[in-house]
Amino acid sequence: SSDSETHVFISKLPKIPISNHLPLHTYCFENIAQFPDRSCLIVGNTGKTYSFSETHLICRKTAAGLSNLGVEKGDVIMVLLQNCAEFVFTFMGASMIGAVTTPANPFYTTSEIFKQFSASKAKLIITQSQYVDKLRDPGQNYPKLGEDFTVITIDDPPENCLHFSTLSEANENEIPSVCIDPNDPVALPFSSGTTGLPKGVILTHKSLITSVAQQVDGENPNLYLKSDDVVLCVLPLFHIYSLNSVLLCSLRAGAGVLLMQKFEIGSLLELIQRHRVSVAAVVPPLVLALAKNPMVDKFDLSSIRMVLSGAAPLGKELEAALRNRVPQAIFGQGYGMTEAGPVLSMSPAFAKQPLPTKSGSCGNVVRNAELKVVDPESGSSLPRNQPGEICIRGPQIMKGYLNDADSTANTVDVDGWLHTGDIGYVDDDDDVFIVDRVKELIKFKGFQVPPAELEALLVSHPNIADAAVVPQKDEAAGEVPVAFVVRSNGFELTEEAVKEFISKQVVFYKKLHKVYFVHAIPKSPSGKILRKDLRAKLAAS
Ligand code: AYL
Repeated sequence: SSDSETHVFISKLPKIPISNHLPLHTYCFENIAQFPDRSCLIVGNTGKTYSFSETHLICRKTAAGLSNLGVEKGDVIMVLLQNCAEFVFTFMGASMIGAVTTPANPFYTTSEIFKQFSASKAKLIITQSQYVDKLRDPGQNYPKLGEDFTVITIDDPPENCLHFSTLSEANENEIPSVCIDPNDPVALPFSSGTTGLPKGVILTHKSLITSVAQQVDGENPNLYLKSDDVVLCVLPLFHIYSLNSVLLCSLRAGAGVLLMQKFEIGSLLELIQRHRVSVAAVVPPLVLALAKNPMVDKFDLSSIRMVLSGAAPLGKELEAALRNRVPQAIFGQGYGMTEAGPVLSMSPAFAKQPLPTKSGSCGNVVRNAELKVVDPESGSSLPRNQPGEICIRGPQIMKGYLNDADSTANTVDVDGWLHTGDIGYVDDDDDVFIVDRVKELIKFKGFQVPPAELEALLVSHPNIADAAVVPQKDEAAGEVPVAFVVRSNGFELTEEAVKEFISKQVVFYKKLHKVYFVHAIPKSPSGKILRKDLRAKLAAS
């Protein structure tokens, strides 16, 4: 279709100037002279706080420490941490020397960690001592701790590991001067995108600055964070939602970040009350916990002025249930995808000059970006109110997948449009609604479960001839992975055996919840699994 037929949606808010020529750390700390002594990081479980100037200093020390250990511009380091201040020091410190952070889930199994570690060619892992055992014996063909890579722990270092103070007590005057191009990578989160296995998503200084600016910059920020806000950081920083919309946005805006290592309802409520949390970034399962738990009534949550939900669809009923418990707060959603930098749309109700939005909507497309909706079959662009695949274009999107030109070309087309694999529409008021997903991805509590990864593990079992994994709707998790399995001829195999075979190899949220034995997996003539047919089969059963 010709360009003249393209329906492009842009923000109602005016375009803004964005300083995306800067390095990310310079941009994030650009305004701290205005609030050097304000609390920047508040560590939930210890109560320790770091002011903006202290945080900036420790980041610089960490940069020098990383450099002393031989980390150079372009090198990749892996951060395998629950939320903590050291995560922030490492990420920003790495940025300062032009290094790249690949964040990983500390609950990953050894093989999940080393797939990412090897693919990203990381040299160093920063973690907690309790996870070091997983790093000791990755198996043959994998690098060896102490010989091929260095491990640094933020607590007492086990044998052959270094303590984080090696980094954080270095001399900040020894930071090497590096020249950082806006198109240099700074973060390398992993995502399976619309199809296949997890891949490194190259996010540059320019992409992350653009995304943060689209949220918190300008005279009328779309996500208005104030320097007296305390922003809840309970969602994991190794996921781009929390890293971008909580941490980086707060640093830029001068808001304090309350770091919680893990989600536990009692301590969460207690910390919200004690630190007067004003902005809560959540995912739908957390909304469910807050909406249903009777403990909520025992705490003072009156400080919360904004609740941002993202990473998975939030049902209207669930939103309404939480609204009743925090009636003073503004509710809204953000819609993001790791590859998109990550934010595509944000509720305009969070703006400095707020605009109304509808319950169930993901807000409006962010500023300085273009969004279109295309017919998944024909590729032609669709007008308002017609659902199709959502595409996004702008300087915030990823540079590409790491060492995977084919996947990159299949996701970002020659005109620069990133195809999300999400089905949605834009209504008459510019509100974006997500209604379905055409990509393979399964989302368990907002976490990515790539079916291709589980299918590859399943067919590696000697008694399994073929397999397909699809999402099944679930009240608590949103979706759970379930498998259709074809047994090899003549072999016995129970559902329990299949479940256990997988659960030993994957992080908890990728576990199979059900196994259906079938005679064949439905496939297209080209050999692609007909996931739609399997999903329909589940819905009917
Ligand atoms: P990934 N409603 C429905 N589905 C959503 C939503 C939403 N609000 N947000 C994300 N998704 C789904 O890469 C959608 O299928 O990034 C999308 O393609 O782990 C997929 O999740 C991407 O999963 C924010 C708000 C970041 C959200 C994010 C989401 C990052 C999730 C920053 O401010």
